[in-house]
Amino acid sequence: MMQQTQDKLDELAINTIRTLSIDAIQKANSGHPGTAMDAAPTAYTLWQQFLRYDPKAPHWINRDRFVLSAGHASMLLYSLIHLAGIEADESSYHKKGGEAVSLKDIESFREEGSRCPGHPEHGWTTGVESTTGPLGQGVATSVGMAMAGKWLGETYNKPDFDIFDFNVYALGGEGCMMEGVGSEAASLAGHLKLSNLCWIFDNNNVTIDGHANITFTEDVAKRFDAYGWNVLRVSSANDLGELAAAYNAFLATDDKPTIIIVHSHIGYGSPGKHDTTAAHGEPLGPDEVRRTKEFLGFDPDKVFVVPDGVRQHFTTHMGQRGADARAKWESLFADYAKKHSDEAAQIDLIRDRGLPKGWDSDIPSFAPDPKGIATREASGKTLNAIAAKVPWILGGAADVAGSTKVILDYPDADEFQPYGQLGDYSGHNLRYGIREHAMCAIVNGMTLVGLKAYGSTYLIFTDYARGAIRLSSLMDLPVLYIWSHDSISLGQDGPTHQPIEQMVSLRAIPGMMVIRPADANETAEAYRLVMPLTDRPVSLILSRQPLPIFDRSKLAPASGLAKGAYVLADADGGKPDVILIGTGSEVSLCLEARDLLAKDKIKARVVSMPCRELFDAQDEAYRESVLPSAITARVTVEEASPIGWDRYAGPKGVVLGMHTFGLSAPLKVVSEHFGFTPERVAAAARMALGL
Ligand SMILES: Cc1ncc(C[n+]2csc(CCOP(=O)(O)OP(=O)(O)O)c2C)c(N)n1
Ligand SMILES: [Mg+2]
Repeated sequence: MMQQTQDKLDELAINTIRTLSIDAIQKANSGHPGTAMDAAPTAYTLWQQFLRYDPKAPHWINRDRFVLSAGHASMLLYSLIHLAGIEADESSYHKKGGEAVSLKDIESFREEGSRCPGHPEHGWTTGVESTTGPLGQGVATSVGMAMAGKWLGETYNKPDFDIFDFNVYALGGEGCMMEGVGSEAASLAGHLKLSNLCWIFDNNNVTIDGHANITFTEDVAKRFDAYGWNVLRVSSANDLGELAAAYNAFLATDDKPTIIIVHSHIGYGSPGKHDTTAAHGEPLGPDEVRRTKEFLGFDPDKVFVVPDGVRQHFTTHMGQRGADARAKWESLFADYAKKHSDEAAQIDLIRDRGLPKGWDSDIPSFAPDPKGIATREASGKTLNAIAAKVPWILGGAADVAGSTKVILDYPDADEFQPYGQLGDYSGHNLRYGIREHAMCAIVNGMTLVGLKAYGSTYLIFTDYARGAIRLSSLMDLPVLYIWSHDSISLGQDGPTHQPIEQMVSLRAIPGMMVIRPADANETAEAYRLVMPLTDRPVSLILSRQPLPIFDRSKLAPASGLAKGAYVLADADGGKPDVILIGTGSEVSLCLEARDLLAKDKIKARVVSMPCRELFDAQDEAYRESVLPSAITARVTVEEASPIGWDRYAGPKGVVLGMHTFGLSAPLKVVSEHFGFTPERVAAAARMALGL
């Protein structure tokens, strides 16, 4: 009898998720409920019976994470958040307390202001662990979360103190299985033996263009088996017993990640639209909604119904289990803090995105040197000086770590690997392999958990990773990206490796801070500036070739970088005829051009502009002090796409940039070929002056 009531309540809850999704999508007249309907039992079983999540403490650091990688089924997640009674807690959006997703939000699905936007948006809706919608991102991000979980556990757990043992679940469909980024991430997760990671493949055999057999006939099980995953199958999404057995099998697996392939029927419960191409892209329509509700035992004349007992059912199971687990954890953590106060203090800082006192005390300062060093070198030294003081800085590169200088070599930095000769999960050096896109999604995942994570490769290969880089910014994540080999000046690797449009395309991402330091000391200052950031990603753009280290006793201090642009060298008397504006390696070019112009009695000011976004954010008085509007003779110099520089050059200025792809030749030849020489800059200055 008890069991029967239980089963009935489960069915009622699942059908509530389905009907809420149907009604929201029907009212918005946008989207299709098919996936929310077919995957409802899969997600429901996980939340109700397994997920360790306290709806009253959605930011509890040891909570299990659930990522809806099939972001187009967002109503599934919103329904769960609503029914589970997750409390709102998003300070950045001034929403604290009350329901994270109210019935009103569901009724205004996809309307402005609703906590139920078209696709799940992290930071906007509490309970959404990651922004999803671009397929493949969610599953790949979940790998970063699982890596963070392993690192935290290995680093902070002590005998009798399992402070970190959370699991990470991600649910995706054929799309997430097909996308390259998902495959990259799965391959790495298999190598890393992430036993705290469970992907759920909602195998409904349908994608937008129809039956999946028109494009997707591979054996997914065999593929994941080959990756080294534990592969499980559930023959019907509506069999809650089978689902529970699979989740239990995942929990019992301690040496590899798990994928559960769940066979389902899109639009389950909607009699007319099983497995058809029509099952995507549009709401069911009023007649179909009626028939579906009748089939599911709901009143076809009512909308947005949550039957009595459903919320209570969530509270007594998922809610109670989560609350108990968290209460136990809080008391465990209180004991832990008494015995291991340093570690506990670190965990508190991780939770607050803070930095330990003195984190910046060893940031190097570089002596003037006309030959200088590459900014990638300066970056490596600075990164290490900081990381040695901030144990939760971890990162690496997509197989070019030695070259982009991101290897952490302070004592005990160690390698992040599954147990073995190579390292263990407490290491700080992450090896992403040649998987740029997954790298950036993984960095997002680790940052979502609270770690200070970085990723790195050559600037040119950001093209391979853009989907995830964009999400770093969309999620307001303080991710650190270290991109070296910044320009055509990398020389002999030629046009396939010489970035042209990459920098401007990064600058085009709202919120992304792009910094291209001119010398070693600007590089160190860049780190000082960006490490404390909590809500936006940074792209550091670094040179492969040595750049002179400026003599700051004769030039302005590198701390000017904090304003985005500053007067590095002014004209004698402060009344320039012309302003030369450069970034990175081109700043020294501007200084040389300034000397050339001085010979002709032309007074030039040199402005180093490492970060356009920061400069644009300064007040008008400061911007005017650097670029006085009265001085219209200006030259901007950047070995990259000229897009955007006209704003600083002004209508009478000259923009020196790259209008073609690069060239494979030694650096000096490349520079001369494309005219990045002091003489050419000086000539451009004369042109701007009308001489
Ligand atoms: C990267 C990316 N490409 C394309 C889309 C558009 N899109 C949304 S849903 C979908 C089909 C996804 O199929 P599947 O993952 O099987 O989900 P289902 O159709 O079963 O809900 C597509 C192509 C997208 N959201 N992201
Ligand atoms: Mg599908």
